Amino acid sequence: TDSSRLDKARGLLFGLALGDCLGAPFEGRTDATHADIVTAENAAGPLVHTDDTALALVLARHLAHRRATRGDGRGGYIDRDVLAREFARTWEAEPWRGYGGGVTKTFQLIVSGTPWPEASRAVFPEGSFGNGGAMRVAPVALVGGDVDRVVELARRSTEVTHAHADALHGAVCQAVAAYHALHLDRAESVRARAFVEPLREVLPSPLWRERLDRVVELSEQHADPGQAAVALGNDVSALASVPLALLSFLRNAGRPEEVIRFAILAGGDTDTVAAMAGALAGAHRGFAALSPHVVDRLEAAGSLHHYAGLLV
Ligand code: 8NA
Ligand code: MG
Ligand code: MG
Ligand code: MG
Repeated sequence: TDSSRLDKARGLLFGLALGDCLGAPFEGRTDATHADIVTAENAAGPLVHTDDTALALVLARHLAHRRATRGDGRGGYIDRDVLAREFARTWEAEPWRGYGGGVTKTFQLIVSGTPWPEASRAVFPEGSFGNGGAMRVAPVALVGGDVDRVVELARRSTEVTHAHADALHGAVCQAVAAYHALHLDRAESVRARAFVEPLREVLPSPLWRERLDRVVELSEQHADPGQAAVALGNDVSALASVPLALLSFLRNAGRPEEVIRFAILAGGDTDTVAAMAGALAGAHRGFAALSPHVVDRLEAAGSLHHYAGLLV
């Protein structure tokens, strides 16, 4: 129904922002406990987001605007030259939101007029393998009408800053996972092996397929967050963060708060792993499954509601 689709679209965007905001204070820490995270959830005052939410909102706005002006229905559309400048101007307006060092240089070049194909290879000739494409990609799952289109939109939205094959694979993995989470019935339980199989199909890389197989094994072995981080990695690279986010979702599917807590307890790049895991959990279970006390405190709550409504 329309109300269920809107609830899931809201869940995807709010889950992303929730993971980012709750994860940000724990970045790089290895001593965080479940109780520390619950304390942060229950605190008063606004929840401040970082680059993950800021750029996901830029992508959501881009997709909503193209849909309105091009009338492209469920297909979705990205103008990479425009999107690159929109990302870069958002960085320029608020450079303090925790951006990576490589992408900062890329944004500086784009702001000063360098075309994105050049700017995205200026720091690392093969491009950045950071998780910056994957962290912001989930909104494409709302407009891509089928898996092929979602894959294309994921690549187009990522390559304006992240040209490395692993950054692109990570964004495709996260976007297609979000698409399948949106299209699962929210009452349906998630089985790791069945959920991961279609992700293997869109990732023609032995390295990524091996990581996805590890995710299924770790899920079936009920790995804890520490074991997950050791086995899959938890750093700012796409390859060592997107699989961990997927496992965080699969280990606790049905309970978005626990999905986010698992991602944070795994340590490392906590805001980004929790943002990616939160987007999947929110897309599966919907906005109504998120804690009202926490979502109401999100700094970007108004924008998140606005774009969910436009992209549903
Ligand atoms: P990015 O493109 O700057 O990549 C992140 C980092 O990965 C770079 O600064 C490099 O150190 C390294 N890197 C990437 N590609 C290469 C390469 N080809 N060769 C050698 N080194 C490379 O940033 P991003 O947009 O991908 O964002 C990644 C993360 O940075 C996100 O988690 C975001 O939230 C942010 N961030 C992370 C931390 C943290 O310590 N976990 C802290 C603040 C901000
Ligand atoms: Mg961040
Ligand atoms: Mg463009
Ligand atoms: Mg991060």
